[in-house]
Amino acid sequence: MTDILEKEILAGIAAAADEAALEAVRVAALGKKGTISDLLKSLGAMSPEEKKVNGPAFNGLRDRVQKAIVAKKSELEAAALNARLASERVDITLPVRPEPAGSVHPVSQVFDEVVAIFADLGFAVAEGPDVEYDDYNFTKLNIPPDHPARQMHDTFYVAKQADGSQHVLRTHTSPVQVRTMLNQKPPIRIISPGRTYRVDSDATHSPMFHQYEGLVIDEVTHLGHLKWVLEEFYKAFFEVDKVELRARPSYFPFTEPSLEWDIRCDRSGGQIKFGTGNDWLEVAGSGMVNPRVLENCGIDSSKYQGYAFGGGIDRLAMLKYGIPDIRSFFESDLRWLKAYGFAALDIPTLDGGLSR
Ligand code: 2U9
Repeated sequence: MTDILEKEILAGIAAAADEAALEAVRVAALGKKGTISDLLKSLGAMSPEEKKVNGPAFNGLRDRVQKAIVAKKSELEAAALNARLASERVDITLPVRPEPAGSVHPVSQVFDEVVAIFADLGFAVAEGPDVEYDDYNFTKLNIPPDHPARQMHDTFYVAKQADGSQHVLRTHTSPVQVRTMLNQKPPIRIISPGRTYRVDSDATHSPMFHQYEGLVIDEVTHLGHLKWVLEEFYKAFFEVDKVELRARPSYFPFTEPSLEWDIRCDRSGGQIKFGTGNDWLEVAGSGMVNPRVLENCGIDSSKYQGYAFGGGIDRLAMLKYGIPDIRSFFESDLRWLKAYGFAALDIPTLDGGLSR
């Protein structure tokens, strides 16, 4: 009687196409309510003579079925592994992919170089929206409505909002620093690289351009720190061992005192060299953050002070890579991109090399 059952179960095991089907056969035979389990349970009600015959028969059946299941399981596992190995096979004899057809735009390249250098100096990168509150772009930075400095910025105004508030295309990335100060406690050490907008267009001005600005706020910060940071930045950026910076007094509503920085360079050979020569080139604006700006952004100016600086990313790209007209950056001329673009897989790092 158990012969037919055994045949049926062994046929089920042999036919199982995967581990789930095999498990179903096992449960039907050896599970709590399985056919073999039922047989084993029925031994309890049998006479000693019947048990003598059926006991070894039922136990033998169980052992043979268990063995067959274990053997089938390892067979299925091996088949599954082989199928996976076949599907994940890598043909190492294939030729390498051709070079990517595109290239990295010089502005993106310099953007990444600037971020790599300041990240190494311990600055975090902060970002914000291109369409800003008038309040964050101007008022919090000590440029109230009707302040003459508003005229310096040639702003693109956005139509007034339903609630009467005024949005602008940010004229600098400074509102990113405002947002950071409103949301974080000092110490703060950030750079904010990004797109900025001003109504202006000629060989050295584009209505959309890119800036990086830095902000450091702590209990003790001073112009000596600022000068060191700028020197380290320009040395790394222009890939020279030494630079010389010269400060000139300036005015920005958001810094007091304010300074502009020139870098020593040599323009005699038709190309600009940095660190030597008798020429000077303006590279950055800066200053100690005006205490009114700190207070406007919820920072106690009797405890904290900060320095800030800013410069143009497009301008840095023009200087470093000898590009004469800023407008060419944004014309999407493929021949220009081929000439000035960078290899797509060369990500600038300080140890791997910024630009080579
Ligand atoms: C806060 C406080 C102070 C950022 C600064 C400059 C000086 C500056 C321009 C250089 C050329 C931008 O690309 S450019 O037009 N920037 O000269 N930027 S200090 O000062 C800040 C910013 C934010 C809260």
